[in-house]
Amino acid sequence: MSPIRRRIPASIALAFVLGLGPGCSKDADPVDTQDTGTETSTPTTDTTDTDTTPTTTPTELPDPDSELWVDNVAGQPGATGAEDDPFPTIALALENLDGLTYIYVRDTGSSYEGACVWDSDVGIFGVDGRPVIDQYVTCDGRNVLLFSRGDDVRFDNFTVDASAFPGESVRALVFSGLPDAPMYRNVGNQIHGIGPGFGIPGRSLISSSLCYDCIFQNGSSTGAEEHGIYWTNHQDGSIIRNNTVSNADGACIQLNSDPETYDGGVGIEDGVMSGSLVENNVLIDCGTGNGGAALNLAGVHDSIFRNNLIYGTDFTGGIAQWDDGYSDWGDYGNFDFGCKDNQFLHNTIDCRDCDRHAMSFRNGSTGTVFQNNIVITDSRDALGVDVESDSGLQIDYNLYLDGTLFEDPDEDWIDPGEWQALGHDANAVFSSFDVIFSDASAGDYTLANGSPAIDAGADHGVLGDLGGDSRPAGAAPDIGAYEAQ
Ligand SMILES: [Ca+2]
Ligand SMILES: [Ca+2]
Repeated sequence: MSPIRRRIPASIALAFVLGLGPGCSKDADPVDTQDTGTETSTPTTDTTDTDTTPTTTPTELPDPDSELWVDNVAGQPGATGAEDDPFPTIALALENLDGLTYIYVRDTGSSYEGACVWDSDVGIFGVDGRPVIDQYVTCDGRNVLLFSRGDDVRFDNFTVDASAFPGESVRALVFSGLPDAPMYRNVGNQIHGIGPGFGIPGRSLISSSLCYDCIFQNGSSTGAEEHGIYWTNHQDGSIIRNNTVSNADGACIQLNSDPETYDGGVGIEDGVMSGSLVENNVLIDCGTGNGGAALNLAGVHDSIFRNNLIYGTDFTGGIAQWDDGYSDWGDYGNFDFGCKDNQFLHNTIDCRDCDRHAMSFRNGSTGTVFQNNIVITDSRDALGVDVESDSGLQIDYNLYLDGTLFEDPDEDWIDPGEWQALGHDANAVFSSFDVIFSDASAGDYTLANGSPAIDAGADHGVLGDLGGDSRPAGAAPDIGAYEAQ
């Protein structure tokens, strides 16, 4: 390692973390977890990307200062790390960083040991396929497959398989900042985490703590012992997009600030997570063991949730806004740390089998915009708002089943007419189930021909849909995660 670490300019660093990696483009179909990866070369400018829903502009990766190669079949311990003289392990490459360093890990068909990344300005890319990491390391006392505590660290194109370690709290990927040393601009791109499945209490499979402007995209998480993707501890500027999360014991995605560690406003532990973007994720079979809504939000502010699809959840609920237990349910408490001023646009929530609300806004979760969503419920109520959250709501242009029940602030169940009399959903659509989707029983939630969701939404400037097609098409935006073309 060079004695003086070179800091890349902020603009380059931003490009580094926001840029799409090798092969990351429209081929990263969010519902395709079987992508075997065909990337065979070093990162290059991706000119094919047509992401239509950016709040950030994908750009090319900057040229690295140095490049190192890892090959666990051909590599030798005394290697230089050159392409024709690779290291045998990722750990050896990490001992030889020099400026912004890209480490290319060859998929040899033989799996790798994980890595703790303590330095900044590191990209680790799986190449020649998608290498598997399934031997854990211990970083800062935690058993993990990929771990970072640096800034501008990128993990790209790996399968991280912790399925052989039930009950051992082995996590697939951890971005781990500290209160006195938060971290910035990490990226997990095309990272596919596999856990041992539900039933044994454990740890979240993909997690991030005090990592600001950090991204998890184009990947998957399945079989988490706790949450599938868990972003926590006051971090801001998170992006979670284009992922499939399934079979999580807890929430599929949980954004959970931590008011219990509120620092009184003197430091970064401000009790809330702000400025997140969660889009184009597919969440299936969430809350299978420990509960937690499919998309579970505590202390989240000023964030956008759009084009997400939720189905198959039968123990818990769809989307919950609350405050991590900092105030009591519906009667008293400190509501400063509830969810506030979040937008939920164009989500599809099939909660026919849910055991709780499809949507609940609790504990001072005010200022919510909830529009253009399809919310399907059966015996439970679709949407509940407690009295502390009944301020600044903009709930409209959603699609529900005929006869859907709602919950009023007094926690009484009411019918659609009574719900609308409260000022909500004046332009809602009510429909029978069978005419909405192409084939929900097969997980196809695109809109059926003639679906009542078509052209029935309001324009919120969402320019793409979950399938990567443009929005709006036709006369107006459609309701739900997919736009009929
Ligand atoms: Ca914060
Ligand atoms: Ca339309």
